[in-house]
Amino acid sequence: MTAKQSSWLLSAAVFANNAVAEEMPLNLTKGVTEISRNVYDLHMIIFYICCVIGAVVFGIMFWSMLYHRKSKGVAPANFHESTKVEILWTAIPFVILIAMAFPATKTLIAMEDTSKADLTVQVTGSQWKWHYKYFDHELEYYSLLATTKDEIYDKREKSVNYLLEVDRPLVIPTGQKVRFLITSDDVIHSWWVPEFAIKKDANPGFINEAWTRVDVPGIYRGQCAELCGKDHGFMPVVVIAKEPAEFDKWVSEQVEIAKKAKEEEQKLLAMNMSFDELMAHGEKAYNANCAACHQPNGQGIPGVFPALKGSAIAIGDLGAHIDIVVNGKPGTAMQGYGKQLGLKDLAAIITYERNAWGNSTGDAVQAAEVIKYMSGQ
Ligand code: HEC
Ligand SMILES: [Cu+2]
Repeated sequence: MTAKQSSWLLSAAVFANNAVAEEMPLNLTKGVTEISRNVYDLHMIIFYICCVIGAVVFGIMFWSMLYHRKSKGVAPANFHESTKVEILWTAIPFVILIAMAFPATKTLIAMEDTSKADLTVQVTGSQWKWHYKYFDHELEYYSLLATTKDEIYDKREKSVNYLLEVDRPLVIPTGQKVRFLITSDDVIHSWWVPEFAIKKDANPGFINEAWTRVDVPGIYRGQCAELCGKDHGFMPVVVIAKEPAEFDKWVSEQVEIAKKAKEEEQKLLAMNMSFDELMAHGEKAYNANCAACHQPNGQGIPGVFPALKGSAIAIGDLGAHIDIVVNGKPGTAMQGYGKQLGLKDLAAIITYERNAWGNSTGDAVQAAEVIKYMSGQ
């Protein structure tokens, strides 16, 4: 069987399978917002107009070919520069275009109107996660892929929301206008939630705006829609829409939790963790946050992500090591983790890097050491 034949067979099998058709409908989703329904309706209207144009044009064409063919003895008309025809084929498409541009522009303007928002959330993409910051509350956090490595590498059965689940979803209230300010820390990402009809590029150094007003409480899923590097397929978006009262309750709980965590950190500064404790915690935190690039065995990916095993920084000056982990290195994929990870995680990861894979510096790094490098945090 040739490659072409097998790809035909494959697509036939895919489309013949109803379950697949239901999971991957061919049409746009109607979504759960007024805008998404407008977009859907607009899409359908334009689609039907295209169908009618197609039917009319091909109809006339085939009818002419059939009834005016040479074998029937029809003599071709012989004319040049028919003003009548030229006016017709300019005027009709013009009218059709205006008829399509009118509803399209109306919907576009509505999509761009981010004024009078009840709530503003800044959405920042980075390789490979999203960060959400609520402007009206003391609340910001990262949202990371929650699908386990075992599922990804087929060691366990894949769950229903495979690659579409995160540890901390974005939560918004229903019935309120939520404005999103979308930007990026590194390369171009794109924040996409089909059911809100939002797909906006996240560009470093720029802020794009979008908004939504969700009618129905629920969980809505999306993905990064701009190829942004190795783990582009591993930065899903999950948004939970809650009734306003529940949302308010959720916000105050989260603010409280964040405050508690800060207090814990203050306590942590005063005490020392044991070397074994640091190594055990460090291994876990390293694998969760750093191994995507530097690899679980610390050997990195040559030419792209440096090895930490035997690296001059990881076995050399401790200050330089803490600094690059906390503050990152601008202009490279190495972002600062000071904002994203707690002091405990940072201290443990740095200890782990200095003692794993044959890096045997013997250093045990404590939270109090790490905080010295958190400038301007
Ligand atoms: C998105 C990919 C990525 C992730 C995730 C990442 N790094 Fe890096 N890291 C890099 C790159 C790229 C460099 C090289 C920067 C440069 O050009 O100097 C680097 C450099 C480093 C260095 C300096 C190594 C050397 O010898 O130059 C250390 C130490 C380091 N990273 C630690 C970490 C830690 C700890 C984490 C997790 C908390 C982490 N990295 C997560 C991409 C990444
Ligand atoms: Cu991305």
